[in-house]
Amino acid sequence: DDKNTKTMMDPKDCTACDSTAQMITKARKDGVVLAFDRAEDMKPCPIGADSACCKNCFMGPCRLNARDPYKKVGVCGATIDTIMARNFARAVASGAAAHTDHGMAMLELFRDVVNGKILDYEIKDSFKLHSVAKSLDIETEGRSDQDISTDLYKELERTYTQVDGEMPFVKRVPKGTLETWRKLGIVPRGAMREIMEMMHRTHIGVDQHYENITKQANRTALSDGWGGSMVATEISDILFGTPSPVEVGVNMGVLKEKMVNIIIHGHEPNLFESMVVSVASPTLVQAAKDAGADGINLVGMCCSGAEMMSRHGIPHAGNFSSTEAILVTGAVDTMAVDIQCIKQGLAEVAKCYNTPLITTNTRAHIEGAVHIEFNDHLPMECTDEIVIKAISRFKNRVHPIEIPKEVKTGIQGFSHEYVQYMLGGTFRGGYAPLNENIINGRIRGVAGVVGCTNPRTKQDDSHIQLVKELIKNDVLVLLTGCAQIAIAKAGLASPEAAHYAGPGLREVCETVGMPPVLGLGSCVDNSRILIAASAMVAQGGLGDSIADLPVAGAAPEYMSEKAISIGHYFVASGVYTVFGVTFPIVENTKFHNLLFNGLEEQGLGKWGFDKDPIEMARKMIAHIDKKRKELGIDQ
Ligand code: SF4
Ligand code: MSK
Repeated sequence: DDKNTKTMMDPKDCTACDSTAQMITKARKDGVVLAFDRAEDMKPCPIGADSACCKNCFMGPCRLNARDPYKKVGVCGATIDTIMARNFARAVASGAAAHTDHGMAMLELFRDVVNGKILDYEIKDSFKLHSVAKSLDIETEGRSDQDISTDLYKELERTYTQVDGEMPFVKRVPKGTLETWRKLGIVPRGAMREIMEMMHRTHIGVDQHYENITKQANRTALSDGWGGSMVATEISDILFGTPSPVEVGVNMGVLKEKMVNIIIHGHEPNLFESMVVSVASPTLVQAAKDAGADGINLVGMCCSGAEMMSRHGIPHAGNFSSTEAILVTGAVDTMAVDIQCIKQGLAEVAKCYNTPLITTNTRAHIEGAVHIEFNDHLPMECTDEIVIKAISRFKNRVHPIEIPKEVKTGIQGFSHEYVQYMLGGTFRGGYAPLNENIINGRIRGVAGVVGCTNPRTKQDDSHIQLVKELIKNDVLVLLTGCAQIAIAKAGLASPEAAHYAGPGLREVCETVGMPPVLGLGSCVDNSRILIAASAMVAQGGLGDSIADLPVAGAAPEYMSEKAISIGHYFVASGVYTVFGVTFPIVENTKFHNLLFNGLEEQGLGKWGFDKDPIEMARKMIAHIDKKRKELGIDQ
């Protein structure tokens, strides 16, 4: 309508992804509104953007003035620091809850596979089962997988239910880091307890000291990184296989005009794993052929896509900001979704192109979508039905098809085990190759670049600029989630991209035959970065805590509360973590100073913020150099 046409940005300014730009143009021609245009139309509330408002009780909402933050307090007397700390802590709690609930679902699946109640899945990676069990001091010698799994389930259940003591995976935390946590009283007990206590403490009239609120936010975030997320990653590897390098095509060009195209978008791998089985069913393949198709084409989007791409080499069609845009191709015969990052706007766009949008998870229905419940005990009932719906839509395609041509091929699937195998072990009786190369300066440091895309900033652009700048300066980059897809689309995930790297990193890449960026999977797989960082500490020569390492993290285009939780568990684990787009905080306040300086003084990491990706890279490199100097490996 007129209101939308007035504010329209050039598609090339909305995204660095040519396929998505092409679909934005087509959508506008078709009269279909996407999130990019809605973002233009929806100006953020400036008070909310600074986190200077509170609606934690009904004496409010109370709005403070970000320009003069100490002039006013809320009706209850809450100061700007209390209000911002509470808002931030609640975002951490929500993000941690999302990862924790996902991890718990995986653990329940594992339990029922082990006790024989679920027959459609099995333990695919017995080696991983043994290594996870050993890391938790569970006896493995001479025992059956069944017995080890039963003990592992019981042990990992404590991640969620324990009310006192330390979470199981705390055993993996480097000594120096753990000592700091113990001293500060922030070792996570159980995720449910931490999240519950966080919600309690941020209720009106409870915790009204920003430092104490932040202390519980640290603990809650750590219960995500070293708890819910880590359980999700490790159990998914045990059930479905640990990723190892695989060549994959990424971008909308993976859709095939003459095939039945099915997209899976969300976060839990079990739906997608069963889809792989359904689309290979001879009966359903025949049904697709009978409908005039060459076959069935299953592709992923967002994080379950990133996970399946990493684990099985399944093509990936795009990240968060492309999920509506891809429907505009007219070529998507069904999109099935489960949980997290699924825009409600998909329902309307799907309707415009006659594409069934199918919700599958009991926790996530969408008005206007078809709901076909996915049941772990009878998974094929749901996934076969999804395929049947897609075949029927293919037969009755009414819209012209326009599939962007772009596909970039690269190497994905670098689990922490593979990174360890490739760059670990011992090297000429000294340190592991990664540590050795950091110490000798070929690799300056390691950066995690993670997180979403956000229509408030040009899609993929900051990811690409940041990563190019980091590798140019010999910083090895680890990627997850939508960041990994942005970088893959830009062609940086192939070994040939080593020519973008500085001379030291290039030499390492060429010797090992690896790209200068290593994609580790979905957003729960950020836990792999924590494990890789712990391995770096364990292998020696780089200090005794994660805070000592020459590493930094960034989420230049984040948008979700999960990203806040991830950022905060990296900070609480000792990593300098820089976010882009926006940061929910008022500068020159006590709470700002705590997040951006004070936490580091306590022995943890610290937050950073910059909208400019090159400036962000500069800050990360300066931090890496500072750590190198402190370690005495500066040269
Ligand atoms: Fe206002 Fe305090 Fe209620 Fe928040 S908790 S809405 S600051 S009165
Ligand atoms: S999907 S949390 S947009 S990374 Fe994990 Fe992507 Fe961010 Fe969702």
